[in-house]
Amino acid sequence: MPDKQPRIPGSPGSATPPVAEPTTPAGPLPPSPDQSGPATVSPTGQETGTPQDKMAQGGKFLTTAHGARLKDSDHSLKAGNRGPILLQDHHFREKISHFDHERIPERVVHARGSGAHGVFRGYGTASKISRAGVFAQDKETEVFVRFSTVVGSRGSSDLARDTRGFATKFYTDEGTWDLVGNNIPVFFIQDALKFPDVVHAVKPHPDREIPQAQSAHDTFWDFVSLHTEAQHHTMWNMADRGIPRSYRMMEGFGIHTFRLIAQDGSTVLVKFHWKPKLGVHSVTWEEAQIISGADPDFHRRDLADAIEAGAFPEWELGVQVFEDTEDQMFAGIDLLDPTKIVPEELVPVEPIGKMTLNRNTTNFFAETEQVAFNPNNLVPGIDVTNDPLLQGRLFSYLDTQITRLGGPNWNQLPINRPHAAVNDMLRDGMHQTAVHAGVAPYRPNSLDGGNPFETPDGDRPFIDHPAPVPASVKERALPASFEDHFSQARLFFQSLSEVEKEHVAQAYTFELGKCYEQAIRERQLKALAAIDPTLAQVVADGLGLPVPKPAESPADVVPSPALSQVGREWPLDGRQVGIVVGPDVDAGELSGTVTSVHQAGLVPLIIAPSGGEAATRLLGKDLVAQRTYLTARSIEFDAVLVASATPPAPDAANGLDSKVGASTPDGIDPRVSLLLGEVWRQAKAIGAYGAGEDVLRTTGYLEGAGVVTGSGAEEAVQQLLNLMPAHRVWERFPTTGRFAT
Ligand code: HDE
Repeated sequence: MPDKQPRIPGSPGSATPPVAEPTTPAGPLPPSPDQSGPATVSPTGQETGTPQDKMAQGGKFLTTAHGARLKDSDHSLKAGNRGPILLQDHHFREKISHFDHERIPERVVHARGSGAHGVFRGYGTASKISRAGVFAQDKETEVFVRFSTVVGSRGSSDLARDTRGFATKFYTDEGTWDLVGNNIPVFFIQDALKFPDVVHAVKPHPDREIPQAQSAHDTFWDFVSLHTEAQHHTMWNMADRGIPRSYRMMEGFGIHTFRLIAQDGSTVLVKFHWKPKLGVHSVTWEEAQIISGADPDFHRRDLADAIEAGAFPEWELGVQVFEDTEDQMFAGIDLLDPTKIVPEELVPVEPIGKMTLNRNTTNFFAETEQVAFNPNNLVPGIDVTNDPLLQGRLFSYLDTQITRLGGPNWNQLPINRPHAAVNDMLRDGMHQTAVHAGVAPYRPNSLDGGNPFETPDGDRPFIDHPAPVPASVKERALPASFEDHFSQARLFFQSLSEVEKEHVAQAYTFELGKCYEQAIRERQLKALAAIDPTLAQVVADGLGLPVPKPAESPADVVPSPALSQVGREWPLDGRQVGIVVGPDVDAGELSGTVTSVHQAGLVPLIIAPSGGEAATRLLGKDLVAQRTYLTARSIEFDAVLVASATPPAPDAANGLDSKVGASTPDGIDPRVSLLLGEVWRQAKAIGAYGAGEDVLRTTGYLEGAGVVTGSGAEEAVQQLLNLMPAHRVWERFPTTGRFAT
């Protein structure tokens, strides 16, 4: 054996003289080019040449996990073709064992989600208030967004009445910035210590694990009625915001107040807002319930289809900017209280950049499931405040990923890898994929040339802002300014239109009607009385209970019109129009109809009596029946156009019985009647031309609000398009008159 050269310079017997502690960065150590840890690589799993990416499927033949080619993956190795499986069957054991471990724990909240890739482009307008490079003018930064529901399990319906997560990972040059927000600008609780309580309350009951993905049950209403700081958030959930039409049509909010730090060290406080280009829209409660049965993947499908069709969803990122004062208050609102908003009429949202989602995921598990957001992921120029909810989140997210993703190295998963160079001194641990070079993962060191060096001021380090800490004592308490639990719930309710208020009242009545405990209903009615006596009255009437007297009179509030979803017009990109055709349709005219809808940027979907060759005979070779009377359901259409008569199909086996029963009193196919009835109740635009007009006359909708006809297809389509930017035919919703202003 040759003598081993001691590795440590300067140690006894070493050929190398001792080294002084280096004072300037030297050499590429670590990371070296072949060190395959987190690096400047794409999170997409696309070939980049790093060893991890070579692990992606490649080559012509089926192999084992270590690359040996396989001849047969259908039969296990047995002692004779009727004998027992041999322990020796390495392929069997590898395949089954890997399968046995395919699942990871789902997220404790926000388990059901959908993700997409995109790009964020800064407008430069925030550069004077933040040194973060991501905001610089025309700077483009890759992003990954995950939308989610909160309560349900991974396989639950997209259309539960719930808050939606809106989490964005910005892969900036200066490190990854995660803006982990929701579609509702306030939260249930003011102190992170209560998060397990609110989550335990809203999750299914522990004895029977029901109900799934619902807040309409006793434990949730028990919690929010006892814990009145939750009332504001709950009001948003009961409003249409709790059942969005699409992820593309939701606002997003950072909720907490953050601190931005400018190049000169000056600071401002901000609240982040995502504003969707398509506006904020919701489904109706009836739609939500049908969707949960007919298409539980409604939001996931909508997002993926829109991106695939090139109708890329867009949001503007904006900030409300506040002076960074000592008390961190604005107009009597405590900016550290996450149950409060600052109305946009008081402080407008200033746009600072635009996000476009332009690429679907390649692999749901690798990207959407393994993505790990973390509010700790901040970049120079963006910092946190003392919001007690945010402070708690800074601990929780890092912690949860260790269980969910099986160890501390989840940042090395492709979707989580920063696009900035990483040079940390974190080592080893479960699922370590980096091959770190060097012998000195500690500081200071002289053995690895002093690497890695601390960043001097000029090289854009993250500097914790030296915010003053209030002189105080240790205590478990919140400031008095957090004590008002009702005035902003009232502000929100009073800002809604009459129809939206009716929906809120119906949602409360439904949810409380599903509670078994009378005491819980009564307690919640008391909270409603403190917020809005008329609302309390209407809900109490619906429940058949007396109205409680409010302890104090409701606060005087100035409504914020920006909180209502009604009264404005929005672009129609990617909206879906169902075109109902019958056996005598004029294929030439239909072709023109399809073209006009398409040219307006909408998706035309032909609904024919049946599919296959029958549809080709009806429509000719150039048109396709995307839906049939059997497979079409109101929920997927934003408007419906009836192009011809729709007599019942002669063949009852054609699905008639399974959907609506076979009776056809009015001579219209009952599945078409069902469709029109639902579309009518859901207040969507309806149009007709030619014999389609007779269908609307027979079904009784012709003279109704938001029903249009044209002498020909062209005119009917135009009329329909004129109605759609308002999202719904609002006057069609029935109202009690009790919320009329
Ligand atoms: Fe979360 N939250 N949260 N949350 N949250 C999680 O982290 C937590 C809160 C939000 O698509 C978990 O990775 C605490 C507010 C989103 O992967 C967990 C508190 C807001 C997502 C966690 C809150 C959010 C999560 C579960 C109270 C809006 C999904 C899995 C202090 C501003 C992210 C995970 C994704 C996920 C903890 C409150 C948004 C357990 C302790 C407020 C969008 O760590």
